Amino acid sequence: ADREATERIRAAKARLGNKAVLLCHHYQRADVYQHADLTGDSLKLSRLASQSDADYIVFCGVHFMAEVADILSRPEQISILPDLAAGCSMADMASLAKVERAWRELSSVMNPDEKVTPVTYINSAADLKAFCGEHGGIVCTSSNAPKILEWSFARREKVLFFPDQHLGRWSGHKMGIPLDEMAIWNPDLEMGGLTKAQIAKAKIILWHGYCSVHQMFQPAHIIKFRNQYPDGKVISHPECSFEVCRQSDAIGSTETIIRTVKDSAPDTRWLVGTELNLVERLAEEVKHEGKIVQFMAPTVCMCSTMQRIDPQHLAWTLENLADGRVVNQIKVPEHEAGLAKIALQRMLDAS
Ligand code: CIZ
Ligand code: SF4
Repeated sequence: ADREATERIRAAKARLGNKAVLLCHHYQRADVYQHADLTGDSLKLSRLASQSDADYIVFCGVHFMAEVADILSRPEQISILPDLAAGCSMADMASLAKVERAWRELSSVMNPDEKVTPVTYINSAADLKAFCGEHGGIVCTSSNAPKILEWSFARREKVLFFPDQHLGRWSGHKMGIPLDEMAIWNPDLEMGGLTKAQIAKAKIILWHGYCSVHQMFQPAHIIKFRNQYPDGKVISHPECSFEVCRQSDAIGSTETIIRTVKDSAPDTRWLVGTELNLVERLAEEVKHEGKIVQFMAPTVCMCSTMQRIDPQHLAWTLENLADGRVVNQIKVPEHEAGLAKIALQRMLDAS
């Protein structure tokens, strides 16, 4: 059945020619990734797609990525997600209603539009990016988060960072902000579960969100690796917990992890704390240099939502497009897209 889907994908791609560009995120499964025209992180892919002549941008990633592609692409380009159920559990941890409630509650102790910059990780729904666009805020990615925090603190004294607490905490730490000047906002509690004094003290208010994949990595995995391989190196994604980040030799986005391992000395042994598909692919790519790349957790952990984009869904999507039927289009409403683009553009200008 897999071979059949592979053939169907090849045939449909051939019929589409340059009309479609197929984007694959680094976390995408191998049987889909092999068909990619372009690979990368979410922002790089969206920018490359918008520069292409393709009518259809087929994003093998998750929902927020296809939204960013729609926002940054030209109006006539159509962004497509091969399975509409491919979401991001972290992005789902912050909703517009809950962020608006936080903003309202903060306004009972201060004027947030003067004092607080809302910063959203790119792993968030388009309406939250629009919220940031409207309230003087900005988007960040895992590669530019500290720089974006600097941009924010140059304007207002506090940051409300959502949805990923770990990226926010690590980036604040890199900027020299003490941990006790960061507070966790629990969106299910009144006033985030914080007292007025805690809010007054906090420079960064961290939304209580996390990635279910990256939270699997534990400091114990690093300790065991270092005991076994004292010369080995550890690199982790900033969505990992603070302790995992602190005990790693390097921290970086998917693009940075790949580049760092590829640029390292021959025969280096690496322990990598990010999604399994990326790690297995990277291990294959560098093994001829004598490098050994190990996955951080003893169990299999993949981005299960991204795995939903399988060869069958991709074949179905491409065949429909080749027949002139647009399926699974991701279209951000115009007003929302305009505001979200402001927040994305602030990020592109600042980094
Ligand atoms: O923005 C991306 O592609 C994600 C989700 C992670 C990264 O580090 O590239
Ligand atoms: Fe979202 Fe985690 Fe999957 Fe990244 S790995 S897309 S943060 S669920």
